Amino acid sequence: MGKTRYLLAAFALAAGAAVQEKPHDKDHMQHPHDGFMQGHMHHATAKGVLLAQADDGQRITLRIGPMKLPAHTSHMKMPQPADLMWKVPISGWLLAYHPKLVDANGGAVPGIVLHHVAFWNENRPDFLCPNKEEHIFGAGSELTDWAEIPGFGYRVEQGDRIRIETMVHNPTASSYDAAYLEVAIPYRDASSTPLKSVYPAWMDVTACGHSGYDLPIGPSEKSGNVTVKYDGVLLGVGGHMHDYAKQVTLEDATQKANVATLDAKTDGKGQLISMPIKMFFEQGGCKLAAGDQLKITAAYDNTSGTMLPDGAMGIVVGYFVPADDAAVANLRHKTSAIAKN
Ligand SMILES: [Cu+2]
Repeated sequence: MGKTRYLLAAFALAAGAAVQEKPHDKDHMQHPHDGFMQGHMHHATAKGVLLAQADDGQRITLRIGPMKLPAHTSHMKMPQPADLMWKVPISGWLLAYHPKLVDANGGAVPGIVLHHVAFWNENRPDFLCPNKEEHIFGAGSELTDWAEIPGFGYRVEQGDRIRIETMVHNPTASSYDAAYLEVAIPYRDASSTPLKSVYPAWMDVTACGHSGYDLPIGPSEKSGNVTVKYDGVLLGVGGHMHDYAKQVTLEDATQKANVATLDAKTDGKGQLISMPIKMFFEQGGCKLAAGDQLKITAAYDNTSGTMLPDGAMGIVVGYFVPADDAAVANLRHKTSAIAKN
């Protein structure tokens, strides 16, 4: 996919439109949905971080900021943005997600300051783990670009509530006064030629529990299983892991088939550089059958010399196309039915 074009001027037009901020539960900033982000942590809340959006008719660009990022500040010490709510302004399909970090003048800010961003659709449960909201997009410091898959999209209805969790830190020696996270989202309006719906599949070594787990010293391996309840195909998969990652694999244990082996790329110190993406859609996708047990295994080699509490995740992320779309489409509900604890 080509790199995203940005329409900074459009933000001026959008100023004041669709800007909202939802206060976060301040003294209990664990992530109650137990998802992608690290939970069970207490952070100060960063003030004045807003969500703005610009829509040029083909792509919506969300802009989250400003975020003040002093040099050498861990994510525990850094005040974190409150959850922000994006009310989807169109009915149609979201096609891709292109994240980017910039300063107030549009200059580049290194991806390393992004600890995590996660988008959750409060109007849909996850089709594999109904105890969670549908997690439609996520990225870390690698700024994973979620490319468009021609002919497919993620169906949304106008007014859908997408909760955006952002966590930042700054391990670099440079301070950033006003950093912005931009996510460009090309879309297709519901009135144009219909697309096939895809659903994000998060296949996690912790199954449907909290994604983070403690990383022991040295080599380690963790496995978990989830059951697919629908026939369908996986179009492709990527991986999400943390520093000291080696590999994450996905097997269809029922069919005794390896679906994907994703080798992490790390630097000499074990810092994660990237995870590969494997696409199957040109071969018609990787077939899964209702009832299949999927087994996920994550391998790490923690060379830091200490156990890292909540330091690991092992997730294979894919796009799933059900054989019977209605069955999965009907999981939608009007308001969030997921209990907020
Ligand atoms: Cu993670």
